[in-house]
Amino acid sequence: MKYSWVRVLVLVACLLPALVECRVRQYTFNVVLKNTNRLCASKPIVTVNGRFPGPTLYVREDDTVLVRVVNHVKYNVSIHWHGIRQLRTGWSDGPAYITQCPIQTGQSYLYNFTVTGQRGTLLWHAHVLWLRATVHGAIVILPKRGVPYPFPKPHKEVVVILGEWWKSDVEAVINQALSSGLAPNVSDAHTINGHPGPVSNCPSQGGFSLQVEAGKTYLLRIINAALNEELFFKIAGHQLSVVEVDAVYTKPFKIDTLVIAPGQTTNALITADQSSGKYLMAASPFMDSPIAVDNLTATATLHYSGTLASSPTSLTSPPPPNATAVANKFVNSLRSLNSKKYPAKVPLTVDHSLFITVGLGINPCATCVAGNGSRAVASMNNVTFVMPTTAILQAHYFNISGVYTTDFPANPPVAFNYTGSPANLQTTNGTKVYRVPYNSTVQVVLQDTGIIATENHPVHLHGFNFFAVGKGLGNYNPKTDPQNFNLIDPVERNTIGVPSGGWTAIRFLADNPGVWFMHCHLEVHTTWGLKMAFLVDNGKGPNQSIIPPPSDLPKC
Ligand SMILES: *[C@@H]1O[C@H](CO)[C@@H](O)[C@H](O)[C@H]1NC(C)=O
Ligand SMILES: *[C@@H]1O[C@H](CO)[C@@H](O)[C@H](O)[C@H]1NC(C)=O
Ligand SMILES: *[C@@H]1O[C@H](CO)[C@@H](O)[C@H](O)[C@H]1NC(C)=O
Ligand SMILES: *[C@@H]1O[C@H](CO)[C@@H](O)[C@H](O)[C@H]1NC(C)=O
Ligand SMILES: *[C@@H]1O[C@H](CO)[C@@H](O)[C@H](O)[C@H]1NC(C)=O
Ligand SMILES: *[C@@H]1O[C@H](CO)[C@@H](O)[C@H](O)[C@H]1NC(C)=O
Ligand SMILES: *[C@@H]1O[C@H](CO)[C@@H](O)[C@H](O)[C@H]1NC(C)=O
Ligand SMILES: *[C@@H]1O[C@H](CO)[C@@H](O)[C@H](O)[C@H]1NC(C)=O
Ligand SMILES: *[C@@H]1O[C@H](CO)[C@@H](O)[C@H](O)[C@H]1NC(C)=O
Ligand SMILES: *[C@@H]1O[C@H](CO)[C@@H](O)[C@H](O)[C@H]1NC(C)=O
Ligand SMILES: *[C@@H]1O[C@H](CO)[C@@H](O)[C@H](O)[C@H]1NC(C)=O
Ligand SMILES: *[C@@H]1O[C@H](CO)[C@@H](O)[C@H](O)[C@H]1NC(C)=O
Ligand SMILES: [Cu+2]
Repeated sequence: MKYSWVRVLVLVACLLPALVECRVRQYTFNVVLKNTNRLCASKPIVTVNGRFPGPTLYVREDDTVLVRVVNHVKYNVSIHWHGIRQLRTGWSDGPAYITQCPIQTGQSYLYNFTVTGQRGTLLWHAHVLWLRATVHGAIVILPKRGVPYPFPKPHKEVVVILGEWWKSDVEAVINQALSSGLAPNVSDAHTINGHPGPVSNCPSQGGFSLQVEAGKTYLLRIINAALNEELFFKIAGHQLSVVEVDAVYTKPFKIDTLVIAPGQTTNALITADQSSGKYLMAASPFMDSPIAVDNLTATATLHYSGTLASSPTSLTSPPPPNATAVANKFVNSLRSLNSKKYPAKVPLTVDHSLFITVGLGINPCATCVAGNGSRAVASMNNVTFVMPTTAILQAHYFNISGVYTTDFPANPPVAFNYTGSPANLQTTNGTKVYRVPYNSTVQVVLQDTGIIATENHPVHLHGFNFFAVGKGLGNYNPKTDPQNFNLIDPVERNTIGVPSGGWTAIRFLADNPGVWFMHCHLEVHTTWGLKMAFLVDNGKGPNQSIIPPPSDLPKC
């Protein structure tokens, strides 16, 4: 590797943080197997640096982040920096076969990106197979030095990562489902910072404990890293004051229960306003349609200093899985901060308007014996996405033909009662992208379907934040519904739940050239094909174009 003198100086300066602030954050992620004991049984899991959850990435707005990922496991690996804008650096976004070929066993790759215009909490996770079940961690983005938070400075900050644990190997779980055609087994427990807390068949299982001092305020950086389940989160006897989601500040509001979908993050202040005691923290599933979930509640404790470990814990009962009203109370309270310093730049005009159905389907499968010759699939506008064997971004950049087509439909092929169910449950397939010019404004209405069952789908867009300008139940009405859109202070985020049997409208400015994945963040639905990509052309000049690929970009 060639080092310029400037870079040598920067690297030396980073060793002397007292002299000059380091603007380059360097990490090494060794992807390794590690035996891990949960639910009173041990199994090897894929981890980063032997840790579960993985290490937290600490950065400041405007820093450049360099993460060398070294693959020591038998699986192909890639890492996604979920929610990082990756302006012109799609090569570092991470979804396998979309922006890069995976890092193969024994190989390494340097992710290199700059954090621009974002502050708060995001997460990183594996973006290939089902590895993100255990390969995930927090990204903490601090504001620029000297810039305060737009809320009272907390005494301490704590990362709280929610997850799902299977007793079996997760790759075996999804492989079994794919060969049968049926839905995969639900998880065996939820976790809070890697631990389920005591459960009935393993009462000795320890849990995460957050130590607090009476009167102090804490910032919880809460992340849902679960694979397939949206989660409720609450703490007995304490209110949560929400200040940020998906690394964008919100208007603060107080609430007792959060709902958080896989891929989403929420920063909330909590004041230790009791004098002493122990209080239960609970994470439990939100599922308001007839779909099986893991209904085990993960628990942790908030422990006031000076309180004996043996003293009783104040309990809380989590909402039932079908508590739609509890989820809506949280979701409907979210607004962009939209202050002078942090304005909500909502696109007021729309260049490209898409109406996309999201839902399930059933296709024939001769080998699917358990599924009676059928397999469950999922689609967007009736297209079940087929993963290419060459990354789409490479195919785009190097003009390799035959990898993808640009005919992703802007509307469903046929209009039907979307929240009902058509007679024909089959889908088509293809590797289709939707192409837009640089800097165009895009509106996407995501419409849930009732094919097999309506269900809440948390849809994630890579490369952009979007504004959630509207939502509703039933079928979207393009004439009347836009009249109720919030174009002033809608919440800005990167992952949004499409309500079960309803729709959500989002808008974004396509100011980032590249290939950007959009998919359901329930991993089972992504696997089944609920995914597509936007191809955003280069604009004029180098500042509006994808940077050239790094020399160590993995090959397929
Ligand atoms: C990171 O990418 C930038 C271009 O965006 C490049 O100038 C720089 O050399 C890269 N850093 C390393 C260590 O490769
Ligand atoms: C899934 O669950 C079924 C029924 O409990 C069980 O027989 C099977 O072994 C499980 N599959 C895996 C991969 O754990
Ligand atoms: C959890 O699910 C199991 C099996 O699906 C059911 O028997 C049990 O009653 C459920 N528990 C709760 C608390 O809903
Ligand atoms: C939630 O499920 C419970 C038990 O299955 C049922 O009694 C209740 O009516 C449901 N609530 C809603 C709001 O659907
Ligand atoms: C498959 O068909 C058999 C016989 O018709 C039926 O009993 C079984 O429930 C079916 N299984 C599934 C998964 O649909
Ligand atoms: C791909 O094609 C475009 C337009 O035809 C051309 O400008 C570009 O240089 C080509 N890129 C490569 C890497 O060949
Ligand atoms: C669409 O289907 C839903 C669910 O079956 C039903 O409640 C609704 O009345 C239907 N709407 C129309 C316009 O047929
Ligand atoms: C989806 O495509 C399949 C295959 O072409 C077709 O049979 C089916 O009617 C389509 N469904 C919808 C809802 O468009
Ligand atoms: C896509 O659809 C075609 C035609 O129905 C089928 O032959 C092919 O196997 C499908 N490919 C995948 C990957 O499902
Ligand atoms: C992109 O569009 C925005 C909003 O429409 C506009 O303010 C900005 O000047 C445009 N930028 C470029 C580089 O065209
Ligand atoms: C491109 O961006 C760089 C850094 O953001 C800036 O210094 C430069 O002036 C820009 N060049 C053009 C042609 O806009
Ligand atoms: C890993 O990725 C390469 C390149 O796409 C592929 O050829 C290979 O089959 C993959 N290996 C495994 C074990 O999936
Ligand atoms: Cu989904």
